[in-house]
Amino acid sequence: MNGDHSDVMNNETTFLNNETSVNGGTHANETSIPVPHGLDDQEVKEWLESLDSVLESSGSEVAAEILERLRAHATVSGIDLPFTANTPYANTIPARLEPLFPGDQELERRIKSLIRWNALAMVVRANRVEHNIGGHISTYASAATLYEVGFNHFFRARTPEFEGDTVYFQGHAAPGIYARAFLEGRISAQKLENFRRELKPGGGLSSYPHPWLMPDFWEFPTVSMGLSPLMAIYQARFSRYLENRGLKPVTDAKVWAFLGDGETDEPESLGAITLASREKLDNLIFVVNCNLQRLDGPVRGNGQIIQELESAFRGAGWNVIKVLWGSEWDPILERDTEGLLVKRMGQLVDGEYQKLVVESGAYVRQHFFGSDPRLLQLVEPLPDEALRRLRLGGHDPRKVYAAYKAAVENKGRPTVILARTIKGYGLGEAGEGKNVTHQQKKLNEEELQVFRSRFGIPLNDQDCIEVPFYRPAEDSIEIQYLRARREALGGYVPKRSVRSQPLVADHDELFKEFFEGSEGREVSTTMAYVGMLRKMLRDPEMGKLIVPIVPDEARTFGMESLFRTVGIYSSVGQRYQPVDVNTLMYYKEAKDGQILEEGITEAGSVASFIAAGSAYATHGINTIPFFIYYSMFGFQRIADFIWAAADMRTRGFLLGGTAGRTTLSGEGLQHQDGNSHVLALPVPNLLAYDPAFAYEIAVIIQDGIRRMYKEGENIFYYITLMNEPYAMPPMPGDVKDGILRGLYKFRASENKKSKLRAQLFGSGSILREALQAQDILGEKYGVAADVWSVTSYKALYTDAVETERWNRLHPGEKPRVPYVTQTLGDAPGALVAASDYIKTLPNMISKWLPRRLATLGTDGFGRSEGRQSLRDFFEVDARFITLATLHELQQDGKIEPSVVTKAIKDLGIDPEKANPVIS
Ligand SMILES: Cc1ncc(C[n+]2csc(CCOP(=O)(O)OP(=O)(O)O)c2C)c(N)n1
Ligand SMILES: [Mg+2]
Repeated sequence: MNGDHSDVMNNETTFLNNETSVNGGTHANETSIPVPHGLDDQEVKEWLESLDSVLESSGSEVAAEILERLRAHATVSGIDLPFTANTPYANTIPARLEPLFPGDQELERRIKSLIRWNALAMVVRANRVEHNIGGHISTYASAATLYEVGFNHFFRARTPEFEGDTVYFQGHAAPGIYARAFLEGRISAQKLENFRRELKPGGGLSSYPHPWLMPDFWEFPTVSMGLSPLMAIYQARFSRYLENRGLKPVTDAKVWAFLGDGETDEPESLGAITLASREKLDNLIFVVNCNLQRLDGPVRGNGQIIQELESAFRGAGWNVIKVLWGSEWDPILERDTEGLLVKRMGQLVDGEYQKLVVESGAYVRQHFFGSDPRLLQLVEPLPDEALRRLRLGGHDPRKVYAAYKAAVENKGRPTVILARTIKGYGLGEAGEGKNVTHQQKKLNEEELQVFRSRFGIPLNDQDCIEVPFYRPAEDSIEIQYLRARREALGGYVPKRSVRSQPLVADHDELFKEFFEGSEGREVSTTMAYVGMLRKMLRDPEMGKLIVPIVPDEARTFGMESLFRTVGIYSSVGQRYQPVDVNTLMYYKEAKDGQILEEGITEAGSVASFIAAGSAYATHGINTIPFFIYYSMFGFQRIADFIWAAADMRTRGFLLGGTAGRTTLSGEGLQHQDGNSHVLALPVPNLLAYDPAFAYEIAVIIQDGIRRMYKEGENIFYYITLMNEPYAMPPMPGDVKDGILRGLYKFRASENKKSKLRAQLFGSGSILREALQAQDILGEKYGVAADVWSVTSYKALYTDAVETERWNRLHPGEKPRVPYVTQTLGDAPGALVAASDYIKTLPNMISKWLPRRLATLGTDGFGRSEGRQSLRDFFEVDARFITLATLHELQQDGKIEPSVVTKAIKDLGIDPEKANPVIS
């Protein structure tokens, strides 16, 4: 083990690569450094020297204090110092403060080279077998050192004794993570061969991190960019929540999130960084791979992404560590007693830096150092080749190690490491630093040989062009070293496992009360749900596991009584006397508070939902999240997070409050949700329910807890809740099975003799309109209608398509019958469905019904209006259900058109009214 790495520089280096000067070199930045009038070099030098001597004699804290006082003195003296959250374009950790590198650097370089090769081979081979199957080489190529230093020295595995570190890998770097697992003996060559061809015999590897597809390997889906930084912040915060609530021991486990610099443009990436600093999340480390490029070109061609990120993070109160320059720069910087080099480093825009990467040493001398004769002098002793080989910080394990060590030891705030790298590092002519490099998937023979030689892969010219995977023998020093390092860190990473024990109780007693109805008392389904939540919070088994999450709408949903009873989580408790302290339901914040009151961030709230709903795997704790939000701001706004939650096998309940386009009165176009049940359809493991009554909700939640937390099913729930108060009926017999499967008969017609028959399907609050229509039809038109509650069109649809598929694949066997057909196959008369969602929802099941289905729904923009007017406008009220039924009967020749015409008049319907769909 030594910290010396002089022997490794000949192969794997290059700050500024390049073999050939492609464009013949137009300029970089030829302006010389502007100097304020009257500045005396000697004076500057003396100031800098005296700072150096303070540093040497009294240390950095004293030096910082002097500078702070100097700054204050300057301000008082009338010097207008410009505000800047930036530090110079230099490494945050100076060479003299670098710790000794604890590993065998040469061996680690060899291991890393093998991983580089296999990662590249995986992509190249896959694309040879299947043209355009895709994959990325250049992302991992730029990030290899960032990951390898982590794997060899920092990422601690989850063990029975220690919860382990949590790592979010950059999605496009997946080939490198697979290639390492291959060397570790965790992934077979066969699987590597089938990268991006998961369906091949023996299985393959998914393109990106997907826990759904590789549940023993990946923990976090990260490839939809921007989601993982935000999820990581809330993950780190949730870890503190668990500790403060006594659900897990306090540890120094870290959350690492690796992201791309281009990725930081996603608003989610930086959107919650102030939460991390406010919460003092020193368990959180971001590593931004600053290769200055994204897919199409530079991230900030005309600016400096690193400086921009530094000021954003520093401004937000993070500990920022810049890792810009490799060790080769240190002696040059040391010679630069006037600070000219650092100043020059800060002058170039990223577009120029990117160009320097692909240019020759002579070009670097002329265009970078050539801006000032004093700079040229600094590098005079160095040949051009040495200038080309000046490494960037993110490719230097010593610099990266120093940054990581400082990050894990840092106290009181989160850390971001901004590491400068080269995109496509090592690809040379095949793509290093080029704008096209992100998409590079194929290398020609010569490019492969160059890469092979550069990284010292023991393959001859001929073998090399076949791009075989290469794994040294089990007893080779590389494999032994790699295994020993992982053993020392507790095992392999990434690795996903379910670590929690199932719940045991049935909770019958808890839910029973809600099966009995409200005895005439008018309550909304939201109130009924809050009543259930209150009871669940008191349950001896699961009470402490419930995590109520709400983005600043608790009062809207009538949850404020919970503030007092279970408290709002605050990592610092409550430092003030709340203004409403004398009231029963005062705003109580507490260190062990249970409610996650997230403020106005549905994205942050869903990230908490994901952290809590996957804690059964991440932490081995069965936390049960109940995330309630304004339903229109759920799927409509944060659907991609919900998709990631599904991928991650998140368990828990999403509750769309104030749901239903016509049930939410007054709020209008932006708020009224007639979409969410349709937007919930694509999420395969999500069960979606639109219940009308308290007992339906109780049945769904009780069964959900059983399925997710007792049986361990990888499903989660979406339940819409309304704010329309009405009497909750008792459960009409044992209809639990029907509620869960999506459909049951709520009230049959009492008229058994009528020839005019109908089946009315209602959901949510609109079920009550169907009940009213049942009365009108019976009393005024002699139509005997049965009313059904459709709790889940999604469940009916899913069951039917699955049945249909089974029948198609088993033609010789007795055909199965979809649940909806079993239930309604013999149901006579007109079929009419009405819901508070767009018409496509009921239409989905029409083909499995015995006859044509008439559908009423709320397609169109909402309006600021009362419920009654809204239901009239959208044509989903009892009158329109009546009309639709009569019209169906007319089409079947059962009644005369004149009856329907008269009904329109009698019901007070304006046939020329505005069309809600397009008005
Ligand atoms: C939300 C989202 N939008 C777009 C993409 C497509 N995409 C994949 S990688 C990439 C560029 C990534 O650049 P950067 O974040 O800088 O990562 P690098 O590969 O440079 O490390 C893009 C646009 C995506 N994966 N996710
Ligand atoms: Mg990038």
